[in-house]
Amino acid sequence: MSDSDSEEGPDRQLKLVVLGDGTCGKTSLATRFAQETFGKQYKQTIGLDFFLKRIILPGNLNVTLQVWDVGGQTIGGKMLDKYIYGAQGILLVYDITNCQSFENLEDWYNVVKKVTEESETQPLVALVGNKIDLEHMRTVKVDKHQRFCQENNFSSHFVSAKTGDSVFLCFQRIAADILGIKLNKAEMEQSQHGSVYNLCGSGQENCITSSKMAK
Ligand SMILES: Nc1nc2c(ncn2[C@@H]2O[C@H](COP(=O)(O)OP(=O)(O)O)[C@@H](O)[C@H]2O)c(=O)[nH]1
Ligand SMILES: [Mg+2]
Repeated sequence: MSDSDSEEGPDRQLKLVVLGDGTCGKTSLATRFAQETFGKQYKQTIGLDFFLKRIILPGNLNVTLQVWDVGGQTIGGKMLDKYIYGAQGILLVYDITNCQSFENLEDWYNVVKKVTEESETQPLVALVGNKIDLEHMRTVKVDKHQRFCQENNFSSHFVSAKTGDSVFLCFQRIAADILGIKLNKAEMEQSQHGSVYNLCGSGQENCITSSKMAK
């Protein structure tokens, strides 16, 4: 992977790792963000996919987000440590209609803590409730979500990878938080509907997708 060679100078790169149970929507979320598409059919992720997407934060700051989409089946796998290592941001994703996917985040978070306990800098952890288009089927109360955030100092997000609702905002807020940049209200509102408003323009050049197989 080489850095972007844009006129604005070298980009900051941030590594974000998306964790959570299978079918909570990790791949959909990463794809929605990076490619602005949504695939309805479920395909289990084998190993790891990662996406690169360039965004521009206030102050004309170019940031390339490296989004690592880790297969849900690797929670006990040895590779997981390596995926998490060096991440500046961790997205703990669950499906708001699936209690178990929320409960299991405790285990996912424990893996994160174990990997990062000896690092000097701790990653920012974001709790992401996905599938808010299915609000009528919600089984995980917002209260529970908020409590989990408060107890662990997570940033809090609700999104729909299907409709694109708040997806761009979620990644933008995470990147801004990591870099210590404050977004104002107008900036946040503008990117609430990431699928229609894209700070990067329509450029496919901004998005590189790669796939690797891992055991
Ligand atoms: N209704 C709805 N379905 C979603 C959403 N995100 C993902 N899905 C569906 O949930 C299933 C699992 O999604 P996927 O991204 O493969 O989950 P992963 O195993 O965590 O990577 C697929 O059938 C998706 O179409 C969402 O925001 N809303
Ligand atoms: Mg997947």
